[in-house]
Amino acid sequence: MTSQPKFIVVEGLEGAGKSTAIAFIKQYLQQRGITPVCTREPGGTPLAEALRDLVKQLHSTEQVAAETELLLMYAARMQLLQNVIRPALDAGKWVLADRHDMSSRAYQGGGRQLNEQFINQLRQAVLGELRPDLTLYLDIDPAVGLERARQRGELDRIEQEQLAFFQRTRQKYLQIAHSEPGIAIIDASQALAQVQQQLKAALDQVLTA
Ligand code: Z5A
Repeated sequence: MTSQPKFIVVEGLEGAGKSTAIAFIKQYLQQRGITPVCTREPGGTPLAEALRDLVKQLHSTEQVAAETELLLMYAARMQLLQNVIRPALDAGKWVLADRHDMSSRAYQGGGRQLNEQFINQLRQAVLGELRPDLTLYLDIDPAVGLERARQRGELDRIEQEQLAFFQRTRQKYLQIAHSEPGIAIIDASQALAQVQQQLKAALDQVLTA
């Protein structure tokens, strides 16, 4: 088993099953003697959680510019990186993240159709060379994911977007997942047991790397 700390990210549309997957992965790692530091984005520090509340809030009187939304995501990410993710990795701890940079590229780049160059400049400024060791992308038809999310209760500002927004977001997720290394595509429409089998197979590769 590897002693190098790993940075593992779980990504996907709402209702894809990220929270459920993270609980499973955490337990799977713990059974192997690894207690990961768990994060979520946007959020994970007091300031980043305040930004999360702002970004998810429904604003009835003011339109939120897509660029503002993107900048808030990266402000929260910078705070989390500086205060939690980098210190954990530097201390030899594994990090298990509920969303990270791929979300901004998919939601703001794909969904909101923001300029890719603008996003890449922010990525470079905030992340530098840091990249996850493994990204588990839970792929789901947005109609199915949103229905799962809806059953849980009221939808937030972003969740209330039209289906076309989530379809563009999914397309961007898939485009990135197919073209970059270190990303496992998990079919999240399957029953939980099958999803967990796919997660295990991808995790075993980094555990033995
Ligand atoms: N956002 C962004 O735009 N840009 C960024 O850079 C970042 C984020 C970082 C954060 O929401 C919002 O911010 C998100 C993207 C945006 N907004 N939207 N819209 P979040 O991450 O806090 O919440 P979420 O994405 O909406 O996650 P979620 O709704 O909590 O979904 P989930 O964690 O993926 O799903 P879950 O809670 O594990 O499962 C949902 C339900 O399905 C639950 O009842 C499960 O029991 C059930 N489930 C799970 N797996 C299965 C399977 N396999 N079969 C059947 N049922 C299942």
